[in-house]
Amino acid sequence: PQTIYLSEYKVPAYLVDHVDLRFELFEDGARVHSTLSVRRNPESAEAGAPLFLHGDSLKLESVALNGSVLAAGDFEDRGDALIVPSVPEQFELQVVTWIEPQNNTRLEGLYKSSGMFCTQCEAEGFRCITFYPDRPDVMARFRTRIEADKGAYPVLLSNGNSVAQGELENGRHFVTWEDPFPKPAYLFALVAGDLVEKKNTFTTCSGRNIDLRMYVEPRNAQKCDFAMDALKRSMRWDEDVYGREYDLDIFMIVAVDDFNMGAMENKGLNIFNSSCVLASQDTATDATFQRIEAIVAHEYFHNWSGNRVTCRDWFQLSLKEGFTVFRDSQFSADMGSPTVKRIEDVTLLRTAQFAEDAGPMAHPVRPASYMEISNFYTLTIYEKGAEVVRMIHNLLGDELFRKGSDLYFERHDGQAVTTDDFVKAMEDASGRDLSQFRLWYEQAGTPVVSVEDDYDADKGVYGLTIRQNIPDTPGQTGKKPQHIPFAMGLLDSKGQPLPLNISAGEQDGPLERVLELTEAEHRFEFHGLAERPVPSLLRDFSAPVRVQYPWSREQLLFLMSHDPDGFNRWDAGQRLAVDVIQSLVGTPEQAEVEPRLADAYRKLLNDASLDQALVAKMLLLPSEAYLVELAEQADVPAIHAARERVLKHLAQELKDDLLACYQRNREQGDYQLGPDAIARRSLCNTALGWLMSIDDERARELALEQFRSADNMTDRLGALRALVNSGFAADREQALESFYQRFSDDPQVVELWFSVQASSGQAGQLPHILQLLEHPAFDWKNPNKVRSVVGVFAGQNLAAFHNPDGSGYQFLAGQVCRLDDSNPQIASRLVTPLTRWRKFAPAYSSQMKAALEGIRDKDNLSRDLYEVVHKSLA
Ligand code: B3K
Ligand code: ZN
Repeated sequence: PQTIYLSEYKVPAYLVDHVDLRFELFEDGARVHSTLSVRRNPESAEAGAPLFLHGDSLKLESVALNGSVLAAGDFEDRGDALIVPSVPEQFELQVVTWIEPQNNTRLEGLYKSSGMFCTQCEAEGFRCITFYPDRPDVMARFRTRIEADKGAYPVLLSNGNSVAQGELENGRHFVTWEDPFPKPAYLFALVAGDLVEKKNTFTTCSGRNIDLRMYVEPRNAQKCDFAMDALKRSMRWDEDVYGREYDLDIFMIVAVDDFNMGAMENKGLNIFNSSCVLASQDTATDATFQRIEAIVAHEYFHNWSGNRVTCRDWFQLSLKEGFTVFRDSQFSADMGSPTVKRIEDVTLLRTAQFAEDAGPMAHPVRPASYMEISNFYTLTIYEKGAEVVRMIHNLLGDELFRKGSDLYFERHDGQAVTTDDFVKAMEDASGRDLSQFRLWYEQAGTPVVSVEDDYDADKGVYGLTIRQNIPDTPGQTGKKPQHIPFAMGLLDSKGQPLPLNISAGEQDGPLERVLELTEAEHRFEFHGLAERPVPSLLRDFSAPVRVQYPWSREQLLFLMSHDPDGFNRWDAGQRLAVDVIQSLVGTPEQAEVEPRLADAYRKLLNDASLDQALVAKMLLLPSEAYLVELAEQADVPAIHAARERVLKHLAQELKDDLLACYQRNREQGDYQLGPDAIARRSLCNTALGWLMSIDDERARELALEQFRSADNMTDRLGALRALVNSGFAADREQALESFYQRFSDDPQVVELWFSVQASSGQAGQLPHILQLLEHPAFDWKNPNKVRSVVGVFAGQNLAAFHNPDGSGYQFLAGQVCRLDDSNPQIASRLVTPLTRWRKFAPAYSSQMKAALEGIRDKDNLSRDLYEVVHKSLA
């Protein structure tokens, strides 16, 4: 496969003003008639260049230029492209292609999912539908006529407004859609199916009435309300916070079962993975509800950050994704608890994005090259990209940031632009110089910020020496220092915040400062301090960096209960737990567990004055994945054992407190979905899980009772998980069986059922995983099912996956090869755990590498998998 470079970007030689599409949908295929109004791009230097249209898996039926059919010698059908060597300045091109959606297992382009036709065109799927200049800087107005059998496909949808419809012969019908906004082909969408329609309306800030519609299979009609409300909240929020009003008269959401990712922001017609939009009290957990709210908002927000202003090329992907993730996380923070949302985002970033940044696929937020763009829908583009925008927000403050985003939308409306254009708008609106800041887009790797402190008691001066260093990543060495906003404060021995006086004369300095790090090394001094303070560093995780400071356990315990920054309280608890677990790795079974850890948790459990949502988060021990990420050379079974020991020790020590916490928080009365109720359910399920880890008999009763009587999925699944992870084997079997019987006709719940087993250290050993793959509800063609068994096993059940005999690795390699033939995007995502082989102790890494080499040697590797496997072996 070829490598594509940002440095080789050229403006398109031809522009498309208008696209007229006609789809004839049949059971054995679809005929696509496309008429393009094309003109030479005046900005292109390539006068007289041939017309180049991308294509993929298309059967060409005919090409005509300005109405005359072209003879075979007048064009070249290269398979991956249609080239017409000589074309006038301006012309119409008519292309007819035949495609087979019913055989499309890649789920890119036009395909069928549970009997309906649907599309996924980002990034390069439109070329699987017809020949087209399939790049985001070619923006055109689309008109789409869909023809299909009326009985089987009563609902026919595309982007924009429906402008005509009617009956055809043989029981067929058609609908024509017109999208007034020019858009890149990746935002094109089409849906045809037998779907029920859920209607609602939204009145915009300027008083326009928008028609809101959800289309789902009839069995899902009762699972739409939450997403519909989330959509309305998102629309209002984007008006209030960003001044962005919706632009079309209709906004549609469709749910499909087979989808490679979460959802897609097609103009006016968002298509969602069923699991990211359908929910009811009975079938969705709190985490699912929150995910749905965030994704609905994310896709909606793309209407401005992505659709109205789009990307010039795919190297700029984070322009829309980083900004939109930042926007959706602001939204979720506003809808619930900002501290809890921050904790969740940082947990994901530090566990998974830091690992990516330290691995073979590390790349900058704006990559400089790729082989397959699908491989670059990464945590770095999304989550780190969002952190970069968050830092700009923090540097500029609310008001100037809003001025910057207004300028960005105004200046670039209807254009395809770059991350640099975004930063420029922020600079121009605020007057701030962000030139050094731009390195965040160019340099890969997670900066390490190390902090040393000193205290001069005579002078009352406390000093911080702060150094930054950015590790080498593939293809990038010797990096320059970046512009890092570093929020901090100081506490006295009673836990009171101290004024930060940075010169001897200053008296009432602020209680918090954002230090701007721009050099490899800085020194900051704080004056007027009568005693040595305790530093609170990188508050609210003000930059995506690793902080190194020699915290003592005393300091962490102190910060855990005194830091005024909620995020840092949680973080101090995490660091303490990490320290305790790490110190036990590889020690004998009877080694003592730091007793102050249980004391600290007891305090948390019993202090009703604390924010219970924060307490619920603080009680979650650092995950194995995070511990692995922090390790130099991970020995997973040893890490797993150490963490289990700490968990069991805590459960043993805190038995009565956990039971009391459970009783106190157990839900009384009607089910609620507010932050308080969510926190209470989380506390109960954590308490239950801990107690069940030591096979506590009272907890067993409670778990069985909760499992039987739960009136919502969070509690039912919490009890199931506790039973599955306990030593009560008979209860586990029974609970799994009855759960499945009850929900076997609900794919979203069956996915939860699979993943509870696949993630369980008790139940999820390889032989059982193999059985799950044989289960009648498992389906290789459905990405959600594959992820909930294979993905969860390799990504979350670390001790089982890293079985010293290598069986987990061989298993994953086998599944990846099998999937590569049907769905390369899924295969290439699934292989990720193996690509991190260098991270593990030698006995493991050699076997992981061997498994990867096995994949490398497979015949017909897809470009997706080729890139990932070769880069990780390089
Ligand atoms: N933009 C889509 C992702 C498309 C992924 C293509 N492989 C969803 C989103 O980020 O909103
Ligand atoms: Zn997105």
